[in-house]
Amino acid sequence: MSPSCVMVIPMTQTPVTCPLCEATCGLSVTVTEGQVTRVRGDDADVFSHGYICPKGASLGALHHDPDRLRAPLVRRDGELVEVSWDEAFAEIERRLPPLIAEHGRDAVAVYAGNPSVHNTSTALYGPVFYKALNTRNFYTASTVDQLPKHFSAGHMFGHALTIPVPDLDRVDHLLMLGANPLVSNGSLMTAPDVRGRLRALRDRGGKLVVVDPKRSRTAELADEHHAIRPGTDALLLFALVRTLFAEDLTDTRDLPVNGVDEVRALAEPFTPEAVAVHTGLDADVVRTMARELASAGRAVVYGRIGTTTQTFGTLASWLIDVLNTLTGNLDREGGAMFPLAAAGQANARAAKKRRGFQTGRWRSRVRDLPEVIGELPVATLADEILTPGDGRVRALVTVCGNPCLSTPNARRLEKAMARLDFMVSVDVYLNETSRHADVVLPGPTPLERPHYDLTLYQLAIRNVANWTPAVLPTEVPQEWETLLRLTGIVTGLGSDPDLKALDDLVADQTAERLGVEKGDRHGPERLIDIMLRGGPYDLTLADLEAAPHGVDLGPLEPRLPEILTTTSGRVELAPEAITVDVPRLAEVLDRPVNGELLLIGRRQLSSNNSWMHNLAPLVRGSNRCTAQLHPDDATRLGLVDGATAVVRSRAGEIEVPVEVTDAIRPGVVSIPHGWGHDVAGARTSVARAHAGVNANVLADETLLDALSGTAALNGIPVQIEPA
Ligand SMILES: Nc1nc2c(c(=O)[nH]1)N[C@H]1C(S)=C(S)[C@@H](COP(=O)(O)OP(=O)(O)OC[C@H]3O[C@@H](n4cnc5c(=O)[nH]c(N)nc54)[C@H](O)[C@@H]3O)O[C@H]1N2
Ligand SMILES: Nc1nc2c(c(=O)[nH]1)N[C@H]1C(S)=C(S)[C@@H](COP(=O)(O)OP(=O)(O)OC[C@H]3O[C@@H](n4cnc5c(=O)[nH]c(N)nc54)[C@H](O)[C@@H]3O)O[C@H]1N2
Ligand code: SF4
Ligand SMILES: [Mo]
Repeated sequence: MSPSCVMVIPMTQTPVTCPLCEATCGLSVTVTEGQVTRVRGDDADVFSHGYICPKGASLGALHHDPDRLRAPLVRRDGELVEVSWDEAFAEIERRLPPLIAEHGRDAVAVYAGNPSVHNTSTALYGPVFYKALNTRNFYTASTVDQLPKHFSAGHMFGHALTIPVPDLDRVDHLLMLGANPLVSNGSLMTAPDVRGRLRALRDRGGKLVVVDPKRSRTAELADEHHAIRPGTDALLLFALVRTLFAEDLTDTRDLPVNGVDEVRALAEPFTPEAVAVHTGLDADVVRTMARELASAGRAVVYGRIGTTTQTFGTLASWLIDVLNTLTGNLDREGGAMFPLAAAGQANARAAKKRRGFQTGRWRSRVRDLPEVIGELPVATLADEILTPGDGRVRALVTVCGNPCLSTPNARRLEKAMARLDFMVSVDVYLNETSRHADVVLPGPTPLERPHYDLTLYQLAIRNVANWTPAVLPTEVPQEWETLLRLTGIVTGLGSDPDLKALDDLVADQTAERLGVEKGDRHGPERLIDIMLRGGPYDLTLADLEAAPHGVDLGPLEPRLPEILTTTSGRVELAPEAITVDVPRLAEVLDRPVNGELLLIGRRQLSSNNSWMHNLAPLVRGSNRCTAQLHPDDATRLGLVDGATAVVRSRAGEIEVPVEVTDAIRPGVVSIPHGWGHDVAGARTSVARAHAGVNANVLADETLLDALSGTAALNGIPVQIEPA
């Protein structure tokens, strides 16, 4: 080898926490001369031990995506054109405050999407802006997602984020409903490498039972799969509860619990026989399921999106924790446990005030739907824009959200968008939603910003903490600065406020609340440092900086009764706010089961809701937008694999290719959401070439979980015929 051939290429390898989904995997990012040349799992990560999925591996592709926005856009003569940051904020300053002055603050709606939770800047400074804006028209992706769980946890345990998670590494019997963590990588259960952890469960002699209308990848790995009829989980769960009582199998240990007798009485009508025709599961199956749950020792019932986004989402979410409590598995090793995160944990300290949990403190103007944790159901956002009268929504700010693809009756929302007087999107792409905006403000990519997972460590199956510095320099301002400038605009400080002063104010408030010094960093770094120092482990940001692969704070530990903030200080097993909905469920028992087809959703491994389809590595192969149908249904309807079908619901109709598979239950059709990229005015060339169709054209904005207002995205009646 001739020495003259040796060149020193500047190369760095940085451990980062992937912020794309809930699993918080540690990745190792290689940067060579400013280019991301490799992303792989970080073997040294204390939590994920080298696990990675295709999305994490595409962080480099996201960073280098030429379509990604790198400058703000403002609409001039109908066209969105690139402008300077000052011009973009000046345009907002010119239009938003006068609109508020004339029509009031409620005339401005906010929609905060899923990535706003996965982004430390927007998670910390979004709320600063929302609070300053002070509108009742606050919407998030939670009302197409997990809000029923906040509702049930809030009323049972006192706080919306006092949510128990499966103690996955120690459980011996896991009953899983409406979740497919082998594809989704887990949700309301932060656990990198769920597949490995479920295999370990089976290796230690444990059992996995999956309840899902589809034989999902997770169901394939399970010991048992029960193909339930969509939307009937609450019936099944009640039948399990009733069986526990009937066979004297309950044992609440020494847990402080109110309401056991009420639950027993409420469960009475839901015999395994009475629910069987509705759920499609034999009474014997249900009895065995209950017995195994009770006798397993360390067992957990866990439910996710299939159980929350349905018309009985809150009842199902509640009954899951009722079962965990009645079997004695709440708050015990190997059961359903409460995490204790190092920073930001809502219930970190023993409860001093027991205020209880309130919902419905205000209601939506048009459909009279209740507020839950400060937000209104996004299923009614279009009503609020389209219905004339005092308080009509005239302006919209979206932050990391794509409601035109992700929320029900998408066509109607599209129409509503066109009726807005003004719209701002804080978004990294010009896509199906942001194309309606008058101003688009992009943010940095995950590799250009520091990260600490404030929300998801509160739901982790092990207590861990991991800080990620920015790997690459950014061409755009950090989003916390953008959000503080928006805050300036709506508080009368103007579009170019003293950011340092505003940031100091935020830090002062946080430090005071936690009783620590505010320190001398700035932005999210300082807030995280404050929260760590004021948190339960007495860590500092410097400690985490010195541990780039994360800090393991150990397995979950029992936390009851200290963290209960119900007014009684006990677990409320039968809160009235929830049990009022039981009669509606009982009515289902008297209804005949007709043969209508029911639509459900599905997630895809290489997909992330609506927004990662512009990355070539993620739109290859099996990642297709199809309507999956059982062979019997296909034959009956005259449809063959690959044929195009028309699918209709009350809300709308789409044409979609059919995929015939016996993995799906007869009578059920599954279409993934997040597709439908062939729209005018978007700047997503790869996604356009793999457009798919928008499943939420079919989702019916009138089908809601009655208690929480969460959209029923599963169990939607549809008709299908050949196109
Ligand atoms: N039919 C059906 N519909 C569903 C679901 C379903 O199962 N079935 N699931 C629902 C669920 S669980 C969810 S969470 C919602 C998701 O709904 P949304 O949150 O509305 O949609 P996303 O697809 O996550 O879109 C995120 C947006 O944020 C932008 N973005 C991504 N990263 C960043 C960033 O760092 N900064 C900024 N400023 N913008 C960013 C993207 O470009 C995109 O526009 O969809 C829901 N919709
Ligand atoms: N790869 C990938 N990962 C993701 C996402 C993604 O888009 N792609 N999205 C992320 C987000 S925002 C979330 S909220 C999580 C969600 O995480 P999960 O809830 O695990 O998501 P899904 O894979 O949609 O699994 C839902 C399962 O419920 C089943 N189901 C549908 N209806 C019913 C029903 O009525 N009853 C029962 N018992 N089951 C039903 C479906 O067939 C499906 O298998 O995933 C996150 N992770
Ligand atoms: S599983 Fe989630 S956190 Fe892990 S690499 Fe994939 S997207 Fe990132
Ligand atoms: Mo979600």
